Amino acid sequence: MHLAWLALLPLVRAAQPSANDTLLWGAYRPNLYFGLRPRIPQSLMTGLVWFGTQDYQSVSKSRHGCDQGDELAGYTWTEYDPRQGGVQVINDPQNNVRITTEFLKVAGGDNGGSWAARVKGTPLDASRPSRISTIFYMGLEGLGGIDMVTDEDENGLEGDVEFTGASPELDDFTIRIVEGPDNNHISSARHADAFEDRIGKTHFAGLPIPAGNIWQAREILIQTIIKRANDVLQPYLDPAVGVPDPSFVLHLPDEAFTGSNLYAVQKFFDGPFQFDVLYESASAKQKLSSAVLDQGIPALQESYAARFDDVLPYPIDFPPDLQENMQAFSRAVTANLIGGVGYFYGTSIVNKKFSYEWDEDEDEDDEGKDSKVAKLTPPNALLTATPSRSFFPRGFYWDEGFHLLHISVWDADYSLDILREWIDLIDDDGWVAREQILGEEARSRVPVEFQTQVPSWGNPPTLTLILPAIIDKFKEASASGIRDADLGLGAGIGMDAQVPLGGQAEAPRSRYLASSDATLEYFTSIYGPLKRHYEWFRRTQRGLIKQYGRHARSRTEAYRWRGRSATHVLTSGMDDYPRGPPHAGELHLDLLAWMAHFTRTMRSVASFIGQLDDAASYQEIEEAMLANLDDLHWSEKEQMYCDLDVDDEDESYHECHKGYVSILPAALGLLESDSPRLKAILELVRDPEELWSAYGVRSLSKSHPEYGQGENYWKGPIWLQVNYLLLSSLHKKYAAEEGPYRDLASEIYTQLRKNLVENIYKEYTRTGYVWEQYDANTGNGQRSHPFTGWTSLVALILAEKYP
Ligand code: 6A9
Repeated sequence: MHLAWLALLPLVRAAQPSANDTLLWGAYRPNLYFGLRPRIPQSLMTGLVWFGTQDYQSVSKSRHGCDQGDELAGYTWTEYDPRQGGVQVINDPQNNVRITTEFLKVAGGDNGGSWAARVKGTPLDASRPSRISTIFYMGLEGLGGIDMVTDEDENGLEGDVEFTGASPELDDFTIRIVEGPDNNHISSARHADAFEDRIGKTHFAGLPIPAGNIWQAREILIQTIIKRANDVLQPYLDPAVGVPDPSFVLHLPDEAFTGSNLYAVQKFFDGPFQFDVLYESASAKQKLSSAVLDQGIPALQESYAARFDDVLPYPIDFPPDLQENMQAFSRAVTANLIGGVGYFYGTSIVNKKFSYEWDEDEDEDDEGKDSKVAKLTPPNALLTATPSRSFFPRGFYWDEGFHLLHISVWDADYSLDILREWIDLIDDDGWVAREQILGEEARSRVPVEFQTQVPSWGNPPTLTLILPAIIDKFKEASASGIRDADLGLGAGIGMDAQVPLGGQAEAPRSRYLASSDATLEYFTSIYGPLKRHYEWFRRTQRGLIKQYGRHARSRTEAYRWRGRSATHVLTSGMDDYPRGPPHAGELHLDLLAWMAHFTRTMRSVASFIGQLDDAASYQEIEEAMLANLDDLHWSEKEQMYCDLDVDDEDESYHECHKGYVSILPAALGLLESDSPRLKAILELVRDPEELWSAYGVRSLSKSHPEYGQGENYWKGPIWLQVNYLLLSSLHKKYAAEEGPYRDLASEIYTQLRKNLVENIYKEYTRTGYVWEQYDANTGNGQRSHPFTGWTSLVALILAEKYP
């Protein structure tokens, strides 16, 4: 079969996943409640849809893409390991069902292995009905094909349903959908007689879908159901006759058209249910059955918990009686961050010429002003974590640096693989787009005015945050003499065993940390593009220091965010944080602080790989930046770090706003432990009338006239990632090193950590979610949820891990 594309096989060999590629498959469609796909641009995509059949309306509120409007009472992976699989729990009160999705990877063969998935439902309230219809779909894009093996029946199917397919990268595979042991079906409702031969059946459809449209599977399938239902319902529209139960009517048409590349399998349940999806990669030569899940999932859960306690242990300074619940919380946010990693592929929109008037470069040609044209780029691929599965299910540059810190603690190799994917996006100029909105599906979630990316705009350079810790870990591992042979080398469970086994908790899992060759090769391969990226910042975000840099010791190191509007500096990451009036001569404190930190990291990478000349020059630049931090941005009068702006007399002046921007030099650990400027920052942080709250450090001081004003996004609410940075520098430096402010630093550290962890945990328990930010007056979680991007750093804070 599929001879046509088989002839093309040799051409695509290079794209073949390697034999032990345990990272090929994943829940890489995190925008969906449950969507599996391989890391292949156009290939097999699966998804789960469900709706309640208690009435005729619920079908129009079917669940598929994560959506706050579904009003779910929490959904999270409770365990998720990128090499093994995971378990997710979804609470849907409107339909009175808790859905559990289990995903188990079974390594083997030459095509990225096989997998098994289980979808289970239990009523949330056992005393009320729970009537659910599920649809599991598989859509194939690109070369290859998929066919239904089970004989079609226009009245639906009994028992298991089998499909076979093939594609150049996946080669031959089969998929079976297997009914669970004790499912009930609705059978005694009105007009049941008329539908007798369909009750309890599995329904199906096979549809030919144009290339690039599989992501719209839910809409296509539900429309298909509704269209058919309208015909079926005709005889029952007279109120005297009365409509039959929705579960007899709202189903797929039980036909498969030739040339179908989208197949869907639908089931109806009354009460608890279960079914399995078994994907077998032919080259793995291993037949899967439901037993693989029966045994593999409990083993996975056990090994996940054991490894978790090892990697992110519960601290002795927290109450022992909370251990079980808090570790479950910490596991869940970690699992959801890692289960929130997605694979995205497609075009994006870039406007090379866009600029605000005060942004224009001196050498910009006149034509630039008029040709504000946004263009589609060629497609890119990206594996990336996502800040929020419901609201922002795509890659964000500065969020990712924080995501990688967390991921690196669980699986250092995985974080380095993801980092490499981002580094691959660095263009010839050294630029990476701040928001990665790749392809139609991703774009469908973004209002048009936010879709366009601009090659002169940046975002805080956080991608390299993990590198110093990786270098340290590597040095530790080499010093302790760990050898490649001792390591699991990132192998998924089940690699050698027939049935996945747990219990590999103790095995370190990094080929990089253990082998100097692999590590050096990695760092050397990313160094070139990183340096280009670094130079992009220094070139394109440089400020007009010669005109407005007054007494600065360095005449080059001062910076300005491009891409600001009168009220927002989206590029800084702290959108509506107060700034002065826009002026081409303004100089931004936070960007200089980020650049100093970036330079410091580049220095350690360069010296690690033996680029000693570069390391020396980074050191000079870093010193110049640190000097200018004080020369330009420290206000003696206000006793704080401030932006510089330019007044009507063309004189520069300090533009001071107490909050995250003003404390960043300390949060990034740029100040010496005995600096009196550190003292001023620590006192500002600790003062309840300024930044201190019982729930964390506020983004803007309570004493600021704009505190809590306007859209109040970065004007007071508590964000976890800046709090994390502060805790990290306190823990590693200011509370650790001798110095006059050590006691204050350690008091702040202890109390801040406690405040943050307790409040985020309390809100999780109260609402079922972690949130984008927390109200500084009440501690309430607010805005997007679940937000398991940088808010999940709470797990590192609990365990006091600051890589
Ligand atoms: C809006 C609206 C359905 C804003 O976490 C991602 C970013 C951060 O990088 C940034 O620091 N968030 C913070 O200020 C969310 C940005 C979302 C922008 C797109 C689209 C979608 O409505």
